[in-house]
Amino acid sequence: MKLSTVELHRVRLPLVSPFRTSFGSQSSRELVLVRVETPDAEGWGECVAMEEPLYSPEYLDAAHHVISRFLVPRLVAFGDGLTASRIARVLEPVKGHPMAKAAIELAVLDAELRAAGRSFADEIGSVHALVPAGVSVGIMDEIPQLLDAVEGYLAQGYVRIKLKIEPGWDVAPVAAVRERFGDIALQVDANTAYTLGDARHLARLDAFDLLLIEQPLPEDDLRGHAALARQIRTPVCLDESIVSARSAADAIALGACSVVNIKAGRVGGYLEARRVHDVCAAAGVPVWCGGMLETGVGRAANVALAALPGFTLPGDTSASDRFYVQDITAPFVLEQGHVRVPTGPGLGVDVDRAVLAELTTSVMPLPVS
Ligand code: NPG
Repeated sequence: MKLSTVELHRVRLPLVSPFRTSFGSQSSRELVLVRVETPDAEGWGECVAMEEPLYSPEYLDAAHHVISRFLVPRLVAFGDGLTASRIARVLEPVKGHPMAKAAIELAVLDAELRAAGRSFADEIGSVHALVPAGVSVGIMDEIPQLLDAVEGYLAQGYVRIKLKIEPGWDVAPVAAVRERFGDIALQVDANTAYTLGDARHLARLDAFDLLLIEQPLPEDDLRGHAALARQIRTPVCLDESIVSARSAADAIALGACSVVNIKAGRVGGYLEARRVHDVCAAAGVPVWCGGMLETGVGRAANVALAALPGFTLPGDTSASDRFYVQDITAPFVLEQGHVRVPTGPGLGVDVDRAVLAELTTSVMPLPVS
C-alpha cells in the first residue's frame, strides 16, 4: 500500500465534567488524530498521549513530533510494500513512543480494512456484538458528590464502577460506595500512587470485595506488586506496568498480577494488544479494556478489542457522553449497560468533518514522498 496523504490533526474536546486522577485533573481532552489516505481508502487513528507526561513518559507535543519527524518518514521510506501488520517492525528501531506508534498503525489498519471492505472487529478477532460498559469515576472533593456521581452512572446502566483512588481518598470512598449501593461490581485504580509500605493500609480494602485493585505501585515495581499480591486478598491488576506482550508474560510469571488492563496505546498498537490478550488467555489471566478518554475513533477500536474472548471483565468502554457532549463520530450509546461493536468496513465509524473542524487547533500535512 502506498500512503498518498498523512495529516496530523490536533483537536481539543471539552469534557462534560472535570476528570481527576492521582496524577492531575483535566477539564478538556487535547489529542492528535492521524489521517492517512491511500489510493484506495482513507483511515483514521487516535493518539492517546496526554498533554503532560504524568501517566506515562509520552505527551502530546512529543507524540506529534515523533510521528512527524521519525515515524512517518520511516513508513514513507519503506515504500509500497507497507501493510499495517508490518508497521510495528518498521518502527521498532525508534525506541519507546508506543502511543505515537499505535496511532499511525491504527490509521493504516483502518485504511487497509476499508479498502478491503472488512471490519476492524473481524480483523482483530471480536466474538461479541455488544460489550459490557464500565465507567471510571474520578477523585472528588467530598463523598456525597462521589455517591451522586456513582448513582447517576448506575441509573444509566453501567455494569461496573471503577473508583480512582490515592492516599487520603481510598478506604472511606470505597466503604461509602459499597455501603450505599450494595453488591455492585466495584474496583479501584491507584495509578501508581502507593508504595509497598502501604500494604497493610491497602489490605483494608479487602473488606469490600473489590473485583481488583489496579496499578497500586510504580510501573517498574513488578516484585513489589508480587509481594503486595501475597499480602492482600483483592486481586492485583496491572496497567502502566504492561507495555508489551513480553512484559505481560513476565508480570504473570512473577506473580505480580492476576488480572491485566489492556490499552492499545500503552503497548504500541492494537495488534500488540491482541498479543497481550493471547498471552494472558494462555495463562488463564482475565483481561479488560482500559480507556484513555478516547473519541469515537479510538473508542470504536477499543470496543472491538473488548469483544475478544479473553476480555471477561467489563472495561472502561463507556458511552461517548461519559466524557463528551459532542464527539467527532456518531456517539457510542449504552444499550442496557452495553456498547455495540461497530461492524462496518475499517473502524466502522466516520469522522464528522464539520464537528472536527470546530474542535481542531491545527492540521499538519506530512511529506509522503
Ligand atoms: O473511560 O476512557 C476512560 C477513562 C478511564 O480512568 C480511565 N483512564 O488510568 O486508566 C487510567 C485512566 C487514564 C485517563 C489514564 C487518562 C491516562 C489518561
